[in-house]
Amino acid sequence: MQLFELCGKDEDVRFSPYVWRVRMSLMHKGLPFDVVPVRFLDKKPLENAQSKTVPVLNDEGTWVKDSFDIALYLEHTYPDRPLFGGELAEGQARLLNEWATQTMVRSIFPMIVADIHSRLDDKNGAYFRETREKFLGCTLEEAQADRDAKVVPFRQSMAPVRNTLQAQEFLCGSSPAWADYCVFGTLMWARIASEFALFEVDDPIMAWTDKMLDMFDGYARKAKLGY
Ligand SMILES: N[C@@H](CCC(=O)N[C@@H](CS)C(=O)NCC(=O)O)C(=O)O
Repeated sequence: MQLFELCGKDEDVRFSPYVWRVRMSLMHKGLPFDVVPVRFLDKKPLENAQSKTVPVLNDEGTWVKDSFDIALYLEHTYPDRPLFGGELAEGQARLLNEWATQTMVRSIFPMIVADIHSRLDDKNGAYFRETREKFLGCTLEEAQADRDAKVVPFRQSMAPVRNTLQAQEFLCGSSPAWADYCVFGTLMWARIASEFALFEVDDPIMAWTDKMLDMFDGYARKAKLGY
């Protein structure tokens, strides 16, 4: 299996939140995979999947795009060690996926966007700046400047995750599965791209993050940081 994923100017710095959701899912399933680094301006390797974004999975000729569709593909093709655990759970997971993408990613993005830019080489950095400044309606630096203020409502918005972790050990219950990888994968993006602390040290989300970092022999903890 090949997993195509985004890298920074340092090829070993891999920070895409969507790829991290899939990486952890592959580890959970115990499926061996190779990672293929791709840069923003080098979309050629993604064409087989008709995709303009990463992640893309190539499972011996079966090409799948979009992190959630990849997770569903893995679940249906390799049913051992479930990521979801049934049709109803898959439906609910789609809701969480949308929340993590529309709410979490969008709130974290302006707080780390200039840091992400500084992980990129000049050419890819220029593409990133142009597309993201159009989206943000301001410069990357302006978006990030008031992050100490932005982080306060962000922390409040994470109450559903925090409260769940106070009631149970993992987002999926007594052991981790896709909901954990979805939220944790999103946080890996910030961890790898930026030194900015999204949570206070005594936040229960930090204790859970620590456990997630330790999974699979510290797989995520070993990931190279971009700073
Ligand atoms: N819905 C997609 C979103 C993937 C996505 O937006 N990936 C970003 C990297 S984090 C990307 O490849 N962007 C390419 C670009 O901006 O040109 C998924 O879940 O896989």
